[in-house]
Amino acid sequence: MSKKTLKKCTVADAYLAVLADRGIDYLFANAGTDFAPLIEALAKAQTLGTPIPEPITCPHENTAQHMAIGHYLVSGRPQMTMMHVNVGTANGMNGLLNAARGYVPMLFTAGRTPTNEDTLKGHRSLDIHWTQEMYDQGGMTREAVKWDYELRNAEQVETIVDRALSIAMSEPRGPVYLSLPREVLSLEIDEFTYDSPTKVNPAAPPAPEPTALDEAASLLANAERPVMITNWGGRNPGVMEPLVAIAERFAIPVVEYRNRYVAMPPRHPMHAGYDPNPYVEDADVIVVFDTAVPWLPSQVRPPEDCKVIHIAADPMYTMVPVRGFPAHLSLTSPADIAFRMMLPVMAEYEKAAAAKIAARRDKITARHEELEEAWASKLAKEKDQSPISPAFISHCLNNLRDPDTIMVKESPLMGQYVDIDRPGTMLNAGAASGLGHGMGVALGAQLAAPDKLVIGTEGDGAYMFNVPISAHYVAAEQNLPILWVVFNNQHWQAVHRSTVGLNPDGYAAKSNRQPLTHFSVEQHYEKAVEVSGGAGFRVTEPGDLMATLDKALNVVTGEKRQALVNVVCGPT
Ligand SMILES: Cc1ncc(C[n+]2csc(CCOP(=O)(O)OP(=O)(O)O)c2C)c(N)n1
Repeated sequence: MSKKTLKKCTVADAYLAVLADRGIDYLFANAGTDFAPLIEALAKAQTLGTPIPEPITCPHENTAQHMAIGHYLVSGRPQMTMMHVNVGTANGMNGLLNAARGYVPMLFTAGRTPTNEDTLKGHRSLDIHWTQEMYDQGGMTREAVKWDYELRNAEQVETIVDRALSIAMSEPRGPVYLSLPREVLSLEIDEFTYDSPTKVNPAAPPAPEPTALDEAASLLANAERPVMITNWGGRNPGVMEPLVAIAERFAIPVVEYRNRYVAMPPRHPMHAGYDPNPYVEDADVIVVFDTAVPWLPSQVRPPEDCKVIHIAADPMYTMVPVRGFPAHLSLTSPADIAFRMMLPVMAEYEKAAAAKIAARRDKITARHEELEEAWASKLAKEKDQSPISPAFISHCLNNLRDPDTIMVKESPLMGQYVDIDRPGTMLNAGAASGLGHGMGVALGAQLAAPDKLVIGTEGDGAYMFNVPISAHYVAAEQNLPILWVVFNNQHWQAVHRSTVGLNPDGYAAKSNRQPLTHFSVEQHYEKAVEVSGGAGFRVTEPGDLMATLDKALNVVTGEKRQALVNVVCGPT
């Protein structure tokens, strides 16, 4: 254990030094007048060559927030953002909600407008320093964070940074918020000493209580018609291996319901597709892991005597006010830890259950083959269709990628056509469905994995939510040669379908063009990427798609420039 010392510094210098020491790689930021002491400290560190989180200029807060998320999803290390006082915090809220609902740890910070009107260093020097003051700036974030605080003096810097990071990284992980008053960042200190490395580490992850673990393992191993359902299980890179092992050995179907990541390779015979209903209505044991919503109660319910087991770091999903799914048994544990502990206990029952398992394996494999046939026949039917089918775009992207390619999804990309078989290669960070996440996530992922191909797929609606000029700017500035693919169906399909679902015989359902769901101007998104020196392509015919994607990929891999393919397409 050693100590490090800074002499004649400001709080801003000390704060950045501690953050760098704690392994924060980047400061994704969108600055304002509140940043003055911090910018001075960054410039000083750059001149003197002292370590700091590398500052990345993000022209919009949405880019910054989602870059922090994307980096964490690939590196496993939390990152930080900083926004301009209350207004920047407001713009960052969308990304903060996605981080919170996705259990993504991050340090979300913002300046705080000075309160001193004329004397202290950092005092008010502009009219906005009055109008940007709030009674409780952190209150805006409080529903979405695990902890929030305001830095008050020089003495607390190390304690507060360590507290913020250790809370964010303890399970269930999630974002924390820190506001930084301009006068406090400007405070001058003769000598600042801190521990290096830190003495405050995150809590070890929880593991299942032994009796509950035995009961869960016995229920699952002895079930007749079990099913496992997940939504974001694949976010945890440790899940795929033990999940596949359990599913394979015990012939248990795994449904990835509205999945944001991939926990179970879609080609695996125990992959049961994306619709839980046919399994839920018939199951005797259901394991729900990393899933707030395993099925829609308005569509299906498990049989009365079915046992439902939940596994998650927070299996009560306390962030959701109303959630009434049955929970006979809940294991408080990250799913990878629970699965690794369950497997040897389940193995004790394996022999006795062998005949049952063998019969079920044939059945589940046959059901998987039926799904594969249905997916293949949809693709065969739609591959020459114009406007281009999203199934065909997904198929072509699958042909373009290599197994390590990171696919970022904020689009109608169809998982059944993308042969993911490695953890962390499909990322959809919109856990709160706060659109505008995909481009920042792709940028953060590419920063964390500079040698991998990153393909960012966007719906046309989603693309615009990303403030794409901001994202393209960062891609160019940071040399992040991402291949962007826009599924341009000229409308908000999801909103359209929800309107028809509510009133199937209503006026909107009969209208050719529902209000508020269509884009009536032909959009040349391929031009937007050119603003930052990227290459843009537009495709309207299926026969041109693969060749155009190849051309765009050549720009990305050969010239190390971002490229965008605007694919004019139809509905899924
Ligand atoms: C910040 C935010 N605003 C609004 C919405 C509501 N919303 C959900 S889906 C959607 C349309 C997305 O359009 P697009 O990306 O083109 O995909 P499509 O639905 O056409 O597949 C909208 C506006 C949202 N999820 N997030």
